[in-house]
Amino acid sequence: MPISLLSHRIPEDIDLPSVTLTDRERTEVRALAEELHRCPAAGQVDDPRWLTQARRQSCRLPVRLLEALRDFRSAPGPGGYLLVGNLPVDAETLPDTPSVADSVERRATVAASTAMLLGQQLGDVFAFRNEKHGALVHNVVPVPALAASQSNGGSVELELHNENAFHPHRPDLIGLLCLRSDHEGTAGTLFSSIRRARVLLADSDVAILRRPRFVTEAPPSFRAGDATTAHCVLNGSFDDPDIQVDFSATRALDDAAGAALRRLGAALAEVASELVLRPGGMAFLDNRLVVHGRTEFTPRYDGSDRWLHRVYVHLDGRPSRSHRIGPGPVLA
Ligand SMILES: O=C(O)CCC(=O)C(=O)O
Ligand SMILES: [Fe+2]
Repeated sequence: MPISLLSHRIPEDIDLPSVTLTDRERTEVRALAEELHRCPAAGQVDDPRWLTQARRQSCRLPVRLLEALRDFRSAPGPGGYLLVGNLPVDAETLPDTPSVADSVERRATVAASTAMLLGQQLGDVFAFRNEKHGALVHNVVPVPALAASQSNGGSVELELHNENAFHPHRPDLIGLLCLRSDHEGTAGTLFSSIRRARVLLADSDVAILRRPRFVTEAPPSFRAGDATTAHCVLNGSFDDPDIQVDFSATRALDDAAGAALRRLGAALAEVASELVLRPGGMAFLDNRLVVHGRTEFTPRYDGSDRWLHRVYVHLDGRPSRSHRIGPGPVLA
């Protein structure tokens, strides 16, 4: 039986862009992931040789999954997300959920390899040197000292944001693979697409949001961040724009811009969906179209808390070359 990916909280009239693997397809993905464990780079995800191997191996994912990933890449749809269900994650063999800050997975476990296989098929998985030690596979887990923070280690409600909104080379896509749900099974990943919110906005607000009248703070970990360069919150097409905002870190530089930003927040909240990821479920979000957040939940810090693997994807690695430390996948 496929493991349920979703709660029922997404409105039923929305046609979910999703693919749930059959058990046979799940076994095929597991075999590819296990092969990566035996690869010459001793199963180290961040080793360039392993990465090359994972990219090649990703071409052998089940065809139905390849089709869904390829479609999502070119046509992210009005919602800007893709859900994949029944990926190989085995509750029985999982170690305890980590509970320390900046936790990452550098070993090519089946779950980490699976997240990397899907990410490497979509584009180039990369990381920031100043975040999570520059590792490619992040653990999103509740951390006691961060409980009240607006960070992935928190457990209070996390406000809607583009991932690394402040950064010129923020991810094009992010992937979140669930290894373990929270105890109550209620922690929801919130997400909202500017494509759905756009119709709720007055053109006069869009015009303001397309002007560089906003600044976005970098998280404290990004010491090199630049909160002084004003930027637009909406970019590109007037009718189908890209979005760059973090509702806990973006500030308007004048009153009119502040009012437009508040109305944008209200429009995004109105069309937001909530997804309770289940083990083996992975959500990909188009970070150019979608802001995401998370509902609050109650961690116990007992080794069986909620646990996601997160990967960042660039569809084209070339534009960020000047920010890269050498030719590898880590950005300064
Ligand atoms: O916990 C979640 O569902 C998402 C948290 C988040 O914003 C992230 O990991 O980037
Ligand atoms: Fe995030």
